[in-house]
Amino acid sequence: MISFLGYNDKDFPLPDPMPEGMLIGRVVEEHRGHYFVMYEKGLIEAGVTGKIIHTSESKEAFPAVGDWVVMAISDKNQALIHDILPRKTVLRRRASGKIIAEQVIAVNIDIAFVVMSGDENFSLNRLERYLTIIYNGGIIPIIILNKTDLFTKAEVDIQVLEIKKRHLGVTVVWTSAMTEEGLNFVHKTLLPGKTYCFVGSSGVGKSSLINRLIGEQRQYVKEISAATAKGQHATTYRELIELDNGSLLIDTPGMREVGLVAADAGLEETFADIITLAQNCRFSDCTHSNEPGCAVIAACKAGNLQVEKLDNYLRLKRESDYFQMDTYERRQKDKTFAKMVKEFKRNKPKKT
Ligand SMILES: Nc1nc2c(ncn2[C@@H]2O[C@H](COP(=O)(O)OP(=O)(O)O)[C@@H](O)[C@H]2O)c(=O)[nH]1
Ligand SMILES: [Mg+2]
Ligand SMILES: [Zn+2]
Repeated sequence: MISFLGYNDKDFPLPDPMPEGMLIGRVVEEHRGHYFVMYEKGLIEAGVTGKIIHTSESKEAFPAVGDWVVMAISDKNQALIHDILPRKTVLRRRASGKIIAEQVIAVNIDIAFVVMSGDENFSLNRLERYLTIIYNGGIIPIIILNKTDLFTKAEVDIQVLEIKKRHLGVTVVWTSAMTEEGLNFVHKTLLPGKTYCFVGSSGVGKSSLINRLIGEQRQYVKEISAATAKGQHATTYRELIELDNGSLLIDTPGMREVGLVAADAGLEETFADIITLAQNCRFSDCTHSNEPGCAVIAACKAGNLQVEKLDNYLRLKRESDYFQMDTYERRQKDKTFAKMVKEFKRNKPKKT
């Protein structure tokens, strides 16, 4: 019987038969090429078999934080991961850098808290990026507006209202890791055996909130700077943490950019209002930019849809489509764009 870190055999059935001498564990930390895995006897460092390395076509084939893995313990108190149990949910983004590839952030998450703060970090567009990758991975989002202690109640009310105006259906909680405002509500949502992750830009207070929830300073958070009341981001690794009540929390490192991979399913949920409106557009392939009979643009004009939300949807949709193109299509598109830029430059009136 396995009973740790939220394991249940309904969501994660074991291979049948279980290979001889193998054990099950959960990845709690990922480093370059090696992992830390929690299993019935505690924490162990693990590598992956050559089979995983050589037969993998993408990063998806490698273990990620939150994975349930089948492993063998070698005598040097090291483990070798042979297999990954099928994932329930996957949180992905586009890997940063020029190469078009995806990166798995964490897996087997039930609920993702998107943390945002009311200072310069406040961005509804970025929030929608996070919602898109969360929904796309089959995960339920909850929005946390943190650092309420830096604002008046009226200011916080306005920020919450702005979020709710764009996303009626999503739960919004406002918190302060300083004063513990709202922490009770977050605590109440944490159920035994369920896995929660915290995502959001670095510096918004993910690690501080997690520290408050575990009630001890497990993770290193830099002291808040008295001068600016802002402080710096300080978490250097991610971790899967078990609370006393048996719920699991995953901290993710701050992400400077959250590029989309193919994310149509996520876009359809995040922008469900736009998708519904689009069913009434005159053309089935309407791009909602300038077509006659566009129901989406009509809704904007009538004040029933924020133009900013439509703009962000179109931007994210382009990004998702771009990811899905094959290399040839992408090259053509980049060429056309380069040509456009060149022509624009040529036709630009010359300075005299
Ligand atoms: N005033 C205020 N500062 C906070 C709050 N939460 C976090 N901070 C500070 O913001 C900085 C970044 O916090 P951290 O938890 O490392 O953010 P992370 O990068 O999202 O994990 C630290 O200096 C924290 O002390 C909050 O609710 N109010
Ligand atoms: Mg952190
Ligand atoms: Zn349209």
